[in-house]
Amino acid sequence: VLEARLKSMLREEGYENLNEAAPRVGIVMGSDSDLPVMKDAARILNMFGVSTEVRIVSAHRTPELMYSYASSARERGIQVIIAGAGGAAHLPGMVASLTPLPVIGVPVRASTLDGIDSLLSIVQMPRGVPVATVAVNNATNAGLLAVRMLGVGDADLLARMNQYQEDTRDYVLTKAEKLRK
Ligand code: RP5
Repeated sequence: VLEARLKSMLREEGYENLNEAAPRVGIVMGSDSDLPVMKDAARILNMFGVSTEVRIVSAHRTPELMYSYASSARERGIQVIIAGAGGAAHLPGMVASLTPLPVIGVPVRASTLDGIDSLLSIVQMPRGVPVATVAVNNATNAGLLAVRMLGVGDADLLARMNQYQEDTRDYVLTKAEKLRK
């Protein structure tokens, strides 16, 4: 039921083209309430043509699913995992403890504490179990970081990242130029 709800939410957001065949990136989140934030990672990966799967996996509500997802991700061909959660946000760290793959954590701002709780829960990992934590609600950067990680072994992807950076620079310079006039 959750999967169907997730798919229909993604469709409403305009992501019906999400390329899920042989996914290289797995995006997981603790709840469908995280989707409005986490969809930005899916949008970036889609834009770069990286096949991606999106799943709801909760460290607290579905611990068995979290275990099987994280421990089987590598053998299923996933190369990077992006995990987002809010509040007592244990999902990214727990996933990182169960897989040798790089895990990018997205602290999602929940209804209280302005996301500080999520940020600290994700960033304060014990030595030995790294999670690359992006800024609160910044799933865009999680998507971009995943592209850069994959780009290390994928020259096409790295060239596209280069182009993205040039486009971003040109956009800012054009805006600055307009302001000066
Ligand atoms: C976390 O609790 C989720 O990642 C979400 O950010 C937060 C609230 O979840 P819901 O109560 O909205 O399902 O596990």
